[in-house]
Amino acid sequence: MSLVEINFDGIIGPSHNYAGLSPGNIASASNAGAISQPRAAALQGIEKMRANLRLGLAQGYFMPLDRPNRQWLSGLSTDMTNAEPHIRAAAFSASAMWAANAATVSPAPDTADGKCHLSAANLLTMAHRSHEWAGTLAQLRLAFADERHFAVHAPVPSPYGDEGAANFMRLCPSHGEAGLEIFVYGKSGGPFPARQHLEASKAVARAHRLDPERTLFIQQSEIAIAAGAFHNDVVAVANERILFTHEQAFEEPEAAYTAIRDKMPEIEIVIVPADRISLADAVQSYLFNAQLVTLPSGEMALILPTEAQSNPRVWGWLEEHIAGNGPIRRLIPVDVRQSMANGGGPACLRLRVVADPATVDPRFIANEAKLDRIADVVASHWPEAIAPSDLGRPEMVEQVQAARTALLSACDLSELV
Ligand code: SUG
Repeated sequence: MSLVEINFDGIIGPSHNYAGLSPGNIASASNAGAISQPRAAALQGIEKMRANLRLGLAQGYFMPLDRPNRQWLSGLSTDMTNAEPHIRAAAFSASAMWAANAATVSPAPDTADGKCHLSAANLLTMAHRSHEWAGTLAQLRLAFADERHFAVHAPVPSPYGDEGAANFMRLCPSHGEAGLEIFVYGKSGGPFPARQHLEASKAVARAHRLDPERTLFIQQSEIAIAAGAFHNDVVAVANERILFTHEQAFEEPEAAYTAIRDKMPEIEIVIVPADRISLADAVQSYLFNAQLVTLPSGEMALILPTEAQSNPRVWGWLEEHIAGNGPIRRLIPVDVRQSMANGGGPACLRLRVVADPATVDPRFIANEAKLDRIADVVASHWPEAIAPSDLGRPEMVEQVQAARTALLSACDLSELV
């Protein structure tokens, strides 16, 4: 059995829009009310997947969820016609595209029973995300149905907010070997909410049957959250032996580095100093919301948003890193601007699962032909644009639902309806 890292991208749903639903997420707040382009957005996401396939990486995807979520509206005793605008927008959000928030994943080598464990995230801090978990859980149960290899868990109960892999990092000698799992939690108190609760992280670690000797709980820095790093993956990213982090990502950075090195002495920590790249630049450019991947050659590449390339301080630092023979050997900018305008970079759009691809339901595994088929459905069914006033229009609701139904059918996943 060969364990590899598979990146499952959330296909950007036909209801993608800018409703300013996430306080603390600067891009979402500053683009509130803008006109979105769902078709272009989804095609950008598909191009990112194609580029990753061409790099020789294993790629999967998740379907968009059924939006508007009528069940959730009905639980609130309303519907799309009568709901107040903020509730209507929350029901209509395509936020499940950010698959890094779908679940926390502990690969088989890290768990006591030798299975890969996945826990759907409750995402309860933001109303529009709090109703994602049911659709996500159904999808995880289908994709990872093989109980010899996977254990899929329901979310941690309230009041403990869990944001999934966006607040989680794994360091390991290589993907298929036992690693160190790091849960990064926040403490509320600043101007913006901390979304990941320590109790949720601990509960997930217990459910996944992790070895306490190879598990760490580290506090996210309050100034990073206040600067707009609503998830840890906006200021740090890990892959194999490398931790790439902003100097101000953790509340007590030196203690965090020491704890990590104690447990895995071979780790290399690449720290970006604040006097070279401020938190504001890190948040604006999404430098750290990159996919740090191991290429088939063994080299590490950073798949990062084009916004990082356009920021001279960020790009200058990266070029120095490459010239100085740092562990990141290649920089690969990708255009995911539509998602970025809602605060979702390349890393937000994917969930990493280390597994043997042969044990995953093949309907969720990508290849060029399937991506062609998906792109065709997107090109013919996804709305070209959505303005805030469109959210309540019955024709828009119909188009969005029909678009998803067409995609499910093209991917032979109609049972997810
Ligand atoms: O939860 N944006 C998402 C972005 C998630 C990014 N994910 C990671 N960092 N892993 C969020 O804030 C904006 C939706 C809107 O405003 O319409 C939104 O939900």
